[in-house]
Formats: sequence, C-alpha cells, structure tokens
Amino acid sequence: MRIFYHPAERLSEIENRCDVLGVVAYGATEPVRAWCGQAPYLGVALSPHGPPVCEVITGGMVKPGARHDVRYAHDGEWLFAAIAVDASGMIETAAIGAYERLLRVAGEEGYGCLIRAWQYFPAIHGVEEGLERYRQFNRGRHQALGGHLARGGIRPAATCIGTHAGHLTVYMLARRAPGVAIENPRQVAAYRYPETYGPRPPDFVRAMKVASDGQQWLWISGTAAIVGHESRAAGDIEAQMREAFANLDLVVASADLGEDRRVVATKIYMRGAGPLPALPGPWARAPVLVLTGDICRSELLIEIEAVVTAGV
Ligand code: 3EB
Repeated sequence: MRIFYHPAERLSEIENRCDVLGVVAYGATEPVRAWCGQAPYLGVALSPHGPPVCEVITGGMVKPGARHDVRYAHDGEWLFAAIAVDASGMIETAAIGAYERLLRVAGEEGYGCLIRAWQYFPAIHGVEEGLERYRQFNRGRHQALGGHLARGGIRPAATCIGTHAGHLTVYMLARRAPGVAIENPRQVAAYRYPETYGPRPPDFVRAMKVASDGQQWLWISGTAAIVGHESRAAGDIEAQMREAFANLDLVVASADLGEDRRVVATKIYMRGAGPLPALPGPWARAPVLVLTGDICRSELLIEIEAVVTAGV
C-alpha cells in the first residue's frame, strides 16, 4: 500500500493505473467526477494551502464496483469505499444513510473490519433542532455503527472536519482481517466522552494498527489539543500544535512499532488560512497536506492526522 499527494491538474497520470484504491481531491469543486480511471474518486470541499491536490491510495490489482450509492475498489486485502450524500437537511439522517450504505457494501464484499474513516460536511457548528450539527452527526454515526459494534466490530480511526460547502463526504478503508485499536493514555477514549460533548459520543479510536506487506501500519485519527476530554490552549495555535504533537507521539509510542518507524504522510487541518507553525522533528520529513477547515470544537484551531509505518 502507498499513500501520496498528487497535483490535481496531473490526474491523467493516475488514470491508467490498475492499483489505485481511491482518489480524494481537495480544492476542486465537487462532485467533479465519480471515477479516476477505475478508481473511485471523491471531491472534498476543503481548500488546500496551495494548488488543488489529490490524496491517492494504492494497493494491489484492484477491482472496482458501485452499489447503494457507494463507489469502491478492493484488492483482496483492502477495500476503499466512498459516498457523498446531501447535507443540506438533517446531518443525523445524512450520517445514518452514509454509514449504513458504506457498512452494507463493506460487509457484502467481505471487508467487514473498519480501519479508517474520513468525514467532511458543511456547517459543522450550525444548530439543528437545538443541537450542534457535529453532535447530531455523532448521533447518526452512533446509531449506524450500533449493529456493527454489537456483532463484535471495532470502531475505526477517524477524522471529522467541517467544510464551507458541499455534501457529507465519507470515505473509508476496511479490511478482511481486523486491526488493533490503539488509544492514547493521555486522552479519554472519544467513545467514552461525557455527555457534555453531546448525547452520543464520537465513535472512533485514536489509531488502528494493521500488519500488511510485511510491515506494521498505524492509521492515526485526527488529533487535536485535547487532554483527558478537555481542550487545551484555546485560541493559541502554537500551543495547540505542541499539545497535538505530544498526543501523536504518545499514540505512536502506545502502538509499539519499533525503532525503524517512519511517518508516511500527514494531513493538517487549520481553522484559518494563516501560516502553519513549524512541524517538530520526524513529523517534518514526510509529505504534509495542509487544509483549511473547521475542527469539531470551536476553540480548536488545528487537527493533525498521520500514517506511520515500521518494518522492512
Ligand atoms: C477529538 O479528539 C477531536 O468525530 O470522528 C478527531 C478525530 C475529532 C475524529 C470524529 C473527532 C473525530 O475529539 C475531534
């Protein structure tokens, strides 16, 4: 498996490949197209710092398909699946629709083990029936994941970010075999957050660890300046960066990857379009995609996700 960022204007270079699980475009108007060659293509309404760019995830020889509004591709080990649903109505309903269909396709194709999910939708701080849309989204996700968890399924690692336009766009990676959930000892598990953050908790784990290609892969969720369950350093982006990277370092340490670990790629979401503070040490050496978007708590200015690998 590989993950890389590719200029959107050179998408044609990707189109003829047979090993692309999925292409996610940032900064192009959505939905521009549904496929990139035989790979599912999803446009997300978040602006990159810089020209429009695509996140490309490749695997082995893939088989594409489309069903229940879900576009997907799989290679025998990994399934990439994407959906875009209208987000102008109740986001709770949209979340249920998106998750149920993604879970159905993943199950039908035999990739019932959720590893990583990304979720983007507009007006994340808007209020619907007296409840913030992010909290409404959590209600919908919780309902849709209920059956999966009851059957012994594991919550995926996740990212959830607010856009300024477009659909609820969700994409995920799933596998035939389960990953190992990793939590952060300095943070309360998100699915155990107290009700002060909403009637239903956000159902995600801090990271998922997977053995693949003879390596260990760690898919780290969007990580912010949260200690315990409380936000830190409100309004101070430099301090929030330090807290977020302290959390990332702790998640990596908890995953026990060994000394030869390296960062494959990171995505940084920033509430403003302002300059990005410098990244610390090893995190600065991997490709970084910086996107402007709304982090799910209004006091949070930055959120960082990453993929780390170790082994031959
Ligand atoms: C947090 O730790 C910050 O709702 O799927 C990070 C990653 C966050 C994923 C989600 C939310 C989600 O609670 C926010």
